[in-house]
Amino acid sequence: MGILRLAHVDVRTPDLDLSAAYYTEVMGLQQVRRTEDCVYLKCWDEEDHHSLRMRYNPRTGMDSFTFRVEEEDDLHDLEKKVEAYGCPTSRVSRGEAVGQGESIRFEVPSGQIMELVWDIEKTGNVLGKRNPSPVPPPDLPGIAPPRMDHMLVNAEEVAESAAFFIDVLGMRMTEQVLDGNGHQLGVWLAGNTRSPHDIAIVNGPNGALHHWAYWLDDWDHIRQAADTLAYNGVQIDQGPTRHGVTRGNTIYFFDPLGIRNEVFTGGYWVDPDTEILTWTEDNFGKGLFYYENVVSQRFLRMHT
Ligand code: M3P
Ligand code: FE
Repeated sequence: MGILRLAHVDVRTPDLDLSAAYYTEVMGLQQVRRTEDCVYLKCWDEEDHHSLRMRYNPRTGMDSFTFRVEEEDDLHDLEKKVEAYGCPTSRVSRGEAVGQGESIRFEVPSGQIMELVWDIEKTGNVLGKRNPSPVPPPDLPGIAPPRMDHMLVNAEEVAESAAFFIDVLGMRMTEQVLDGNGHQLGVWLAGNTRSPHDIAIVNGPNGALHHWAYWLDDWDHIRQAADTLAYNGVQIDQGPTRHGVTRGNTIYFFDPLGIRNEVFTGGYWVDPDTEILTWTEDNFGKGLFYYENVVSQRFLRMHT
């Protein structure tokens, strides 16, 4: 009970047409709705209305990120807990947002706007529910990930922010990076048992978005994604490579407006009794990129 999964990320773009073209043709998402100033997109295996909203605005950035809770009651339980912690919450009522009912909004300790929602419009994946094909149509353009996987936000005080996600929202820490004084430089948090992270928090400026990531089913798809990105002239940031933290295979790249994207696979199963893995700062290079073993300054310092 509690946090179920990352539901959607809402971002701003100064060029809605260019962003929409990239996320449909290169990333290979489905455009589910277009209004005058917004584009709603989802992956082919996602059941919810959308997982990405892009809104026209002269300044690129993240408006908010939304997690779905498991039960309707969780919404109001968590609303009370967030209020009790000292974060004012507001309710976004049904009809105010596309594709979902009532939600709760608040600012997390590191300054990003977070939303919790239970009531989400289920529009179904591309396969349907009667005699579904096990695979998507072979002619989907671009990388075409089946679903969104996780996101990473920055925080000046990682420990404070992590405590909020763990003690207030009930997420579980799976991995952490500690500096020489034992202070957290990064934490990886899971709301479920499927994977080592739904969100990670790494030291950096408050309010910043580092990236969000899409799931791919295997390592060979990461290689194919690299080919697709290079073919389309997309700027690759890191990889293809493997994370030490999470064990995931990965490639990072930038969308046309400079927002970092990742495609990710691997990781491991997390049970409630799985012990926390700890990385020390002197091994952070391997934790980040296991093969390269370098702490890339562009990777750590560039964010949206
Ligand atoms: C991931 C991941 C940083 C670490 C990033 C790690 C920014 O993106 O999926 O595990 O330090
Ligand atoms: Fe990631």
